Amino acid sequence: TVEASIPEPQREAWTKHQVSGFKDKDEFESEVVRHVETTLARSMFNCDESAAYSAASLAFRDRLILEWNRTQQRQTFADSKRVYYLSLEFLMGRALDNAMLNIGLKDVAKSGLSELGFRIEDIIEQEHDAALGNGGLGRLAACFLDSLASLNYPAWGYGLRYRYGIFKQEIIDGYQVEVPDYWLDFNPWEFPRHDVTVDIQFYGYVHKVQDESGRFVSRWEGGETVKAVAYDVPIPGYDTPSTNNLRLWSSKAASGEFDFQKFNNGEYESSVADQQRAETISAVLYPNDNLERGKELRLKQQYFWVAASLYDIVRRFKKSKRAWREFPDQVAIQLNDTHPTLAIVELQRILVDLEGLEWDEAWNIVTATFGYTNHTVLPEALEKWPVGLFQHLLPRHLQIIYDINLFFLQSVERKFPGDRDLLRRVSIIEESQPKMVRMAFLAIVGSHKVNGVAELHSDLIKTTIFKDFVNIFGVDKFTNVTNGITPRRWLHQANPRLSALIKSKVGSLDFLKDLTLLNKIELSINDKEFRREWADIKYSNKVRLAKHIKESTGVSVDPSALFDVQVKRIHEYKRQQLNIFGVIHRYLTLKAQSPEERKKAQPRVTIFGGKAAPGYWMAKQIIHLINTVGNVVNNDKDIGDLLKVVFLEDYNVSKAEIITPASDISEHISTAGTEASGTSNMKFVLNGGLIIGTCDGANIEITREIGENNIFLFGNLAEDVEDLRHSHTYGNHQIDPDLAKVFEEIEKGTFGNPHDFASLISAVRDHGDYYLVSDDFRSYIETHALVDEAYKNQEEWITKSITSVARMGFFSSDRCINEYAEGIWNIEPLKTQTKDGTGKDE
Ligand code: T68
Repeated sequence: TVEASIPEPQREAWTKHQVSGFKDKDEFESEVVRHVETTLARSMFNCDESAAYSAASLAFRDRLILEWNRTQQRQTFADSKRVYYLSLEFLMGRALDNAMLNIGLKDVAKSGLSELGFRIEDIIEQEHDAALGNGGLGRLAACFLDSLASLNYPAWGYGLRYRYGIFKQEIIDGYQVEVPDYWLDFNPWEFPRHDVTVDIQFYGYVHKVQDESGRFVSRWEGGETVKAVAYDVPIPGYDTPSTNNLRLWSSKAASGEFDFQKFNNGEYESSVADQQRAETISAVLYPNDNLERGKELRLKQQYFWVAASLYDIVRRFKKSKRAWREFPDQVAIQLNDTHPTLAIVELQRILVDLEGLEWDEAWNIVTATFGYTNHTVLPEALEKWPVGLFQHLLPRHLQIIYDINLFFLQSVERKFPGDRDLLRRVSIIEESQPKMVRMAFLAIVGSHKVNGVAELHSDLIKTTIFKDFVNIFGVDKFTNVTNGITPRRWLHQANPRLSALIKSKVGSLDFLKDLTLLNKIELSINDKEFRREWADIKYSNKVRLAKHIKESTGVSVDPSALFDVQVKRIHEYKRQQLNIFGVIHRYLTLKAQSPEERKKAQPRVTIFGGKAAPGYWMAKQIIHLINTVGNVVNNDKDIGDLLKVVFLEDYNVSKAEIITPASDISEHISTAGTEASGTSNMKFVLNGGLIIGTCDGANIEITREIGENNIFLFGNLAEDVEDLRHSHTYGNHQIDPDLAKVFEEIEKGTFGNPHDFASLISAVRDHGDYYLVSDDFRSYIETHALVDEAYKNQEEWITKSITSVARMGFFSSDRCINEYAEGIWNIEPLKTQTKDGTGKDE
């Protein structure tokens, strides 16, 4: 046991004073009061909701850290293989509610807080979202952490501790305004580890020296050094003691507060400036999704984080005193997109330059260690860095990249002699002006597995952007792991009543650990009481959202109308413009009808939410158009409750927890072949909402699981996109006549100054309609008419809703993580210690 490792003379004292977390309401209350009065230095007389939130969180944090400690001890003892998930983004959302539910003490906390005079809902609301991500990629990383802990895998996440997460979005006069998200004022969920630091080097020069054995080795010297400080965030698993670690790095000046020598020389300002420059590295999350802009600071962030993480991983491995060749038996590293690709180069540098391994031996270790996940085929999102920038910032790494490329191209030449064009196409260095390092190619060459995130996407990368690499490495290196979501947050936490209803039919909450058990509810599909309760839950979730809409936008909406939701980052490929053009078409249709005809129309509330990257002009125009259309439609007396259009400001994880359970239909309408997977599609269906979508990303697999009668698919297929684009450019491009009318109305000034929207229209009409808005418009409108019809038959609708939820088991991130563990990482869950000392798999 772990205790046996404590030296005999101290064992008694340590075991006698072992701390344990609160177990019941009484102990919880006493912990809360203790934290209010000591940690926060307040009293019952000035304990407001914010202080109560802090104290309750600290009480839970204390419990978590005890389990965290034990989990780490178990993992060290077991000495089994660990996985490290490297992601520049972790979009965690709120922690308190999640911790209470995963530990299973929410009821205890609820009654404890109530006795202290607080409503648990108000306390949960106090928490600022941890918003260290842009969208799907960052939220996927957060779901993965939840699954890794819940399934007892020995796993760590590594990321950056941004001082500013994704900006807060305000809507002022219909325009997006960005406000900094300073979230670290008081964060009870992190543990600063001021003793865990790593010095990170930048710039400088490389020279060759001979070591004792006469071998020439490269030395990277000079330049500047920045300190990485670790902050640990405990990640509780659901219904298991396993508590994993998310380690986030923060940057600090290497010389401490400021450079004393400079200070003493009277250069006070410049010594402070150095300190600020160092702290800039982890200051802010880049707010672009699916776009890479090639900024030096971004590359600095990447190297800073990757180098600190690898140092930490290698340090842990070296403690085990194993031979280097065993490294891949102990360590798996997953690259969440190409952002951490420098880890491949850094590990090769550590092994060759610092540990003295031969190149080939080191390279075999490196490639056996890494796996790479691709999240996009969009060309503007594929990372490339100018060679010159690398030379300046990371001179030794550039040399290693050139060597990796040389050996790789030599192997290609051996396999396909004389194919000069192939060498040019697959070279890690793009021979452009300026020359560029292609990070995705480096990630492929340096990993043993490459995966896409949904079946269509994984097929597309094999036949388009990575086709040559399939020929070179063989098809087995490329695989699919369809994304998933954690049912703990996205069902149990976001929709407690639905979770409870499902529990009553499944017999227990076991479906939260094995989501395929949801299929049991299909047996109750004809149970009247169950169906009534199902519909009632949806309605009350809509009432809650209606209240939120009223408070945040001032618009009153009728909860019995059909709620149609599109919430995600604003992007032309996600086609919010198609949606708003469709809304205008609906408005024009209603306006043209007689009052008698209008009575037959299905009332609708169209709800938008999502942030535009601050520099993405088209996306900002789309937000503006949505708001001006809302202004006109919502105030039109002819229309009344038949149509409302709202834009919800500052969409984030905690708002998603309110919005997702309240949708009747949600929109996943990207141009076919552009959305790698999508994960909100899964969240909406899991909450009993139906979806309208294109044959893209995970929509296809959702259809396969739930049946095509339960989803509204429309639009052109991925295989036809290229030909259509070609015909726009070289044929005569006819705009759909109904869409043309929508454009006319915008140009008449019905929705404000038409000049503001000219570029949105001309992208479709004059500039090739790259995203096929016009091509898909007809089928989009017709499919929405089918949605209206279907919604009128409420009984049928409820049947579709229940059936869909019952068949969503596949989309748990637990399934997804098990696939990574088996197919890519080769790791096993760790047995958790039970009270009687026997291990058991949970
Ligand atoms: C998303 N990607 C995909 N990227 O768009 C989505 N990009 O289809 C998929 O479901 C999800 O990843 C998970 O696999 C992103 O969210 C980014 O946010 C991003 C951030 C920085 C740079 C590039």
